[in-house]
Amino acid sequence: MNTTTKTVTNRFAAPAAAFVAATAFAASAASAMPSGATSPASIFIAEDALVTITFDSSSAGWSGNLHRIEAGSQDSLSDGLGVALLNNHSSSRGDSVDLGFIAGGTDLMFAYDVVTGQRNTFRMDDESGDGMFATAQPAANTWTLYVEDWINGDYDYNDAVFTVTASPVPAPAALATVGLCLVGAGSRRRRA
Ligand SMILES: [Ca+2]
Repeated sequence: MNTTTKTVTNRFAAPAAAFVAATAFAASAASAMPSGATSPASIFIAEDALVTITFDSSSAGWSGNLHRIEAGSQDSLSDGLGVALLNNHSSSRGDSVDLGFIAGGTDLMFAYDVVTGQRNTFRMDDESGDGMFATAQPAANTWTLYVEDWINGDYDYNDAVFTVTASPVPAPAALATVGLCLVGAGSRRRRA
């Protein structure tokens, strides 16, 4: 009698464990895309603005550089990439780069250049790369940019995470700000 009871218990335990494993897998699959994010990514600067990008985090073993794709750059892998803005390994949380004045109506585009591991260059303006980026927009002028660095990989979009912040300004004011900065810089240099 006791033996039968134990056997029944063990037979029940196996499916239960399998159920837990299946549930964990389902939960893992469902949580791959960060909450609130969608892909392809979209960062549309509606109004003239001063824009900043900040490094948030990385969960990637591979190293990658983030570049901004300037208007007019060539639409082919590794062409038209300017200076690397931030790196998912060497940048620290909170490091930011000022992208300067961005005209209203601009689709802000970035490229992510994976320089170790499965090396590749992904561009938001290239249909072969746009699925490697996802965005969320937690506020009117704030976007979270998520990067996936592994083609046919896990698509958890946490290999490099950045925040893009736009501070809308009328174009003349933006120019005046730049002018004041230049005057200020000149004054400091003269005093030094
Ligand atoms: Ca990944």
